[in-house]
Amino acid sequence: MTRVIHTGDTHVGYQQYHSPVRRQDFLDAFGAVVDDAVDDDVDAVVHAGDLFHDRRPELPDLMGTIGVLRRLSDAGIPFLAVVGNHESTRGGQWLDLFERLGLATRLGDAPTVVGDAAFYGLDHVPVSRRDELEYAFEPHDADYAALVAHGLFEPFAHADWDTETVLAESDVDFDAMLLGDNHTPDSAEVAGTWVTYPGSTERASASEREGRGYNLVTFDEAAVGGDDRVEIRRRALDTREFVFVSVELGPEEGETRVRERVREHDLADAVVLVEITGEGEPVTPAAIEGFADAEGALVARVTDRRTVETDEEVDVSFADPEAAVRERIDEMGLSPAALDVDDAVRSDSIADANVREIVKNRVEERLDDPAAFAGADGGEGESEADPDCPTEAAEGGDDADRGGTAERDDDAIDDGQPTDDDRPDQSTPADGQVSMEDYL
Ligand SMILES: [Mn+2]
Repeated sequence: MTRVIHTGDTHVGYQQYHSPVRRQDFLDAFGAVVDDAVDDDVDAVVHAGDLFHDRRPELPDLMGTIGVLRRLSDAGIPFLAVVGNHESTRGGQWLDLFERLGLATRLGDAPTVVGDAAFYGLDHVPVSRRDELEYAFEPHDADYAALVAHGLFEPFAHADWDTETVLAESDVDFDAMLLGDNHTPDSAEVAGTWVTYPGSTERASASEREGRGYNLVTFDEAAVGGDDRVEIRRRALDTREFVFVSVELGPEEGETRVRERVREHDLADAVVLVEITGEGEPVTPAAIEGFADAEGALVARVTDRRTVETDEEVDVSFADPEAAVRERIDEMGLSPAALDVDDAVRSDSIADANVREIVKNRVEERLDDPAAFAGADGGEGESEADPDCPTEAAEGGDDADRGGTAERDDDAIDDGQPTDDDRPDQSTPADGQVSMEDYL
């Protein structure tokens, strides 16, 4: 029997809502998963990508992550991982650094055997390059096999990667596909193989309403549930409180009514997201946000859908105009080099005095790569042209999410935080793209 924790979409370094506290929350969630792994003495922690929110995590993010990985390593528990779209870089992966430090194993075409199970990895690959994939995995002699991959696989929301094809073309028969990218937890059986997403470990977008957690996966002949070979159990994580307040205003109602509704909740230290629909008087989002702040909220954001309904083209959350800028940039189909420049110019973490030098360096780094200067066609996205660009955007959640479906990595959005966001990777709706909800 082999028992592992399956997690992913940790998004360390995501300063959601521009809040340093939220940034710490993402790291803390990773720490909580690892603490559980140590307490339970599982055989391994399997991470399905997007450990980092951005391909350029900052030093505190790296140091914090190394600290967490060291706790795992000290307990003798291996950390097996693949690279997600948010964190992928052209010049080697952060995961390779952790492997060099002895803190992680980067999964690939050759089996990494832990107990009775062989683990393989498939990093995120842009849609444009999937046809070239051969799914050629080396053989193993373990009792079970699992493929750890990052992408939007069938049969879940926003899928653009055909799971049956992957299974049919793979040289290895997998008992399970342990996935990352879709932030909505779910499991299904496809052609006799269990396919599962553990979901993100902190809400990376307003669309991620349900509780966060991770999977405990057991490979065992006597496994209960599942197919007597694989058992997938979901465990909850205690994460930052999010308070969702939806207010539908009547003809005569306005700010007073919104405040009443907000006051019904315990806002202490919570992320408070207020959505206003219906009719009524104009409401100043900043006034409501200030009220929630005074009530102890960590962050408050108000989205007045009434404005949006009158003009589909202007879905701007006044709470975060930066998010609107990012969305527009996503639509522009900029080249990877142009995105690098944009990132440097608009980054909160680069002092104005250093922008010129950093832009120069980033462009120089790209000079040997003409593709980096080609825009994504039509803005379509995926920067397919460049793996470097995390497709973050792609992830978006989508409105649908509100229905409970889609959460992809959305990260990006939400708060404007872009994350790496912004990369055009996928701008198509099918990719789970960016939507209003994200701006909540
Ligand atoms: Mn993600």
